[in-house]
Amino acid sequence: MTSERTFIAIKPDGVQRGLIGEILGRFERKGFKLVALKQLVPSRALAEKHYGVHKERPFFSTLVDFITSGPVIAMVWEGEGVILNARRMIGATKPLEADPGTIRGDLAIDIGRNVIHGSDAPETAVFEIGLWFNSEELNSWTPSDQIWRVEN
Ligand code: IDP
Ligand code: MG
Repeated sequence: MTSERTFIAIKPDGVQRGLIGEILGRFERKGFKLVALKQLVPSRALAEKHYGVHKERPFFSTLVDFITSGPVIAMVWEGEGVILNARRMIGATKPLEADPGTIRGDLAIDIGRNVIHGSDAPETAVFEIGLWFNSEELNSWTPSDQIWRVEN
């Protein structure tokens, strides 16, 4: 089994709306492993680096204003295929186009208030995990019920 890690963040709207438990529960129930979690209000510098690929887009400053507007839940989840699968669980960027059953499809309406971020590829996952966490904050551990999730 080739395990991988991805960076997931519950954006300020998800925190303000009391959706932390709902969102965490989906990843937990799926069987992915939580290896890091913290709440923080991101600095502007952090937000600008995180969304650096969008810096030329017209919505960039609004996006940075929003993501720095309040507490965010930053997480790292681990498991086979977790990068792509978390993106599928999150759903399309525009919540009204996201499939029902996905987090955005079930819990959001507006593109600027789409409750959650997830890394989109192995390279961005490595970059974002390193941006948001120190290596000491990442825990390698084996859930006691792991044998009931993955055969190996
Ligand atoms: P993603 O979050 O699904 O990966 P990206 O295209 O990487 O989507 O955009 C990052 C975030 O920027 C989105 O989640 C969304 O909140 C916001 N965003 C993207 N496109 C637009 C837009 O056209 N208008 C306003 N906000 C946007
Ligand atoms: Mg993206």
